Amino acid sequence: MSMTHTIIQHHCSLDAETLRRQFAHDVLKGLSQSRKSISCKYIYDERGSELFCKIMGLPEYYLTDCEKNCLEACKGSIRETIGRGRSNLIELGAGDGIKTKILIRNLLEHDHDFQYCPVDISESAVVNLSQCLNREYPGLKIRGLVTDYFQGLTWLSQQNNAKKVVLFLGSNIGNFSPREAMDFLKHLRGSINRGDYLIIGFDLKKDIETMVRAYNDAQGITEQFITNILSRINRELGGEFNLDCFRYVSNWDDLSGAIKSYLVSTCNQKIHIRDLNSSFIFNEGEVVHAESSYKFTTDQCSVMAEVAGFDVVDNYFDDRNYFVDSLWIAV
Ligand code: AVJ
Repeated sequence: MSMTHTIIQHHCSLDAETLRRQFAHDVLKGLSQSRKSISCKYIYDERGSELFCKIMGLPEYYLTDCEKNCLEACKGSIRETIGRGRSNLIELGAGDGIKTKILIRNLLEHDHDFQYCPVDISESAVVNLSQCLNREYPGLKIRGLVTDYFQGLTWLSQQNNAKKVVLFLGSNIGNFSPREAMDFLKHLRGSINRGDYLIIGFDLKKDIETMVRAYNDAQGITEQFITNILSRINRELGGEFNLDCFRYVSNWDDLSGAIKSYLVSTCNQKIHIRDLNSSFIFNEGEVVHAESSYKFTTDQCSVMAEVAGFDVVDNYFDDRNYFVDSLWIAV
């Protein structure tokens, strides 16, 4: 396999040990609160990324198919809007990048001069995606980056060789609280230049049953995915969680407009985590917040664009109006 056009950078000055220490620090903090929580970004190690790939193929998880539908519908206008100049296609939280191939293929077919930069916290995701694209499109210039969103933005602010087109797909924005989402978008806006673009996916509010089903699949893959966070603490921090003593619960929270996912302790237990030099008490029925997946209205999306310093160029919906990919320009 030719690797001539593929470069993989690691962590953007964050080495593996720093990342592990950050993981330890965040777990200690999250489990020491009266309302326990663990950041969902830690679900995505190699196994977590694999499980998420499975989720994207589940019949209940409508988001991925809807977004493919949106991107198929808009690839031409996105290409025309971006224009022919040299560009840098930077994808935050790229995962397996299958949806993005729709845009990449279209740009290549029209001889656009661009480089693709997948950024992901999972090394295996970046490596697999880069190899896969390299095989399929040998001429494509790829520069992968293994890091989290915030380091990714620092790196982004240093790339000034071409017009930036940032992709933030899959409704990844929905994992932030509304406040964090605004901070993130403002920070992102500050890392690109006026006239650069952002293509951002939002899962839209719809009937509650459809949304809840997407996070409670019949095969229990989502449960394995969320529970991976405990396995990862066991693997990497010497935790002693017994996975059978936690149960996955995910439901719609109307007040916040989000699906909220928790791990619920099924008994009174005390869990030691070696590398934290600490034990944590879980009462029967006590919940650990693991993930929020906010859902949006198109009006909310427009307000977010404006507050963050973008104009909405266009919105692209799927057939059922379940999902929107919104094209924003930095103003
Ligand atoms: C990748 C953050 C968009 O919140 O829908 C899938 C992750 N969690 N099933 C989402 C997820 C449970 C997903 N995002």
